[in-house]
Amino acid sequence: MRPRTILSLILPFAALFALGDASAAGRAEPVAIGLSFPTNIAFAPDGRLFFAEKDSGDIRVIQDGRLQPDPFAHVDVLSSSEQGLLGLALDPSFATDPWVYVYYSDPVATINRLARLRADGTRIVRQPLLDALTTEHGYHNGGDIVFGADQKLYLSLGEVHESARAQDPDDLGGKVLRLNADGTVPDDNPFGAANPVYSMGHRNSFGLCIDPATGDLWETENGPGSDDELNLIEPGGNYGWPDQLGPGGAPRYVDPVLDFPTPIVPTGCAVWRGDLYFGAYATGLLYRVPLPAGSDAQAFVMRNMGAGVTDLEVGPDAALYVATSDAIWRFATPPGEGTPVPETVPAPVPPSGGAGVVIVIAAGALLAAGLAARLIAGRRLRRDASER
Ligand SMILES: [Ca+2]
Ligand SMILES: [Ca+2]
Repeated sequence: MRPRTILSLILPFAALFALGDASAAGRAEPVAIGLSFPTNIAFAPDGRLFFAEKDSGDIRVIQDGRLQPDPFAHVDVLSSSEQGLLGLALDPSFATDPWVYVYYSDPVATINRLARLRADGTRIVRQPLLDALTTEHGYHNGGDIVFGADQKLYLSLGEVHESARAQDPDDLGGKVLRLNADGTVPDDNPFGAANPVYSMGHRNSFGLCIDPATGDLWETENGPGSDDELNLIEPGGNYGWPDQLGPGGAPRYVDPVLDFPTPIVPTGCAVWRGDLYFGAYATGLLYRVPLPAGSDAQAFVMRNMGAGVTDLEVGPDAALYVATSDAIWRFATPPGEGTPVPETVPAPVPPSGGAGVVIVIAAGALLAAGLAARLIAGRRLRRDASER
């Protein structure tokens, strides 16, 4: 058993740290604080909250409001930069088929792997599902997993810092994949029955989520020092990277629904109460996008979470859960209407090479200085006919 942090031992006192004003409406209630970089959260039907620890490779459980001392399971991981235990999802039939799906950076093979685990008594059974790409560059490994309304597994894969992969439909890099729960390829996939690729032209994504009302698949995507995106994923769609950044309007690419010229490092998303919510690692902000999001789509800043946001999930109690790099918070009700993100700002100077490192370092500095909220800005996507 790993030693627990001091803070995780004092959860009953965590209410002292509630974010925002003290009124109950829209307040962020602490679920667990002092955590070690939860990258993804997922709920079992019985209310247990599972989360993945990026650097330890532990899958932890919060049950009845208490962080369980022993992990549910563990996978060995490479833990530097954007490697680690990156993705987590539970089987849609978890009550009868309790598989836990993980996507992680394997330290022996130095590739990213998709696997599923289940408890068999005190033993953990592990089934490998997919061997993805090398981890050698350390960045753009992607890693979010979500099950669609069609019960298929969707997995985001970055282009592992080899951008040409994203435009090759026969390469796994820079793709959203669609798989059966057992890892096989569905026979109605858009690029053919043997091809797991569902959409292409992605750079790196930390966020996939489903609108339970429509079945829409949403994706957040990180740009190269500019043009972070919110995308509505279409089967067979090409989202442009590396040939088109943001809303280029070329007919062969799908433009983003929202484009953020200044890096925010968007991460996890969830559709809650009819709106799309997503978080950002660089700004620590929680955003809301009213749905349906058409040509007048707009983002609203809802709350500064005080640390980089990693994932969002709607719980079985219909509350919104927000994971950050050190905590998990719960919103029983939305925190107001939010503040509109400014429509236009000067485009930043893109960092040269190693954008991921620059962004992560910049994010830490910004958050420490408390400047994040003032520096965040996005713009609404303009889609007039002349751009098409
Ligand atoms: Ca997620
Ligand atoms: Ca794009």
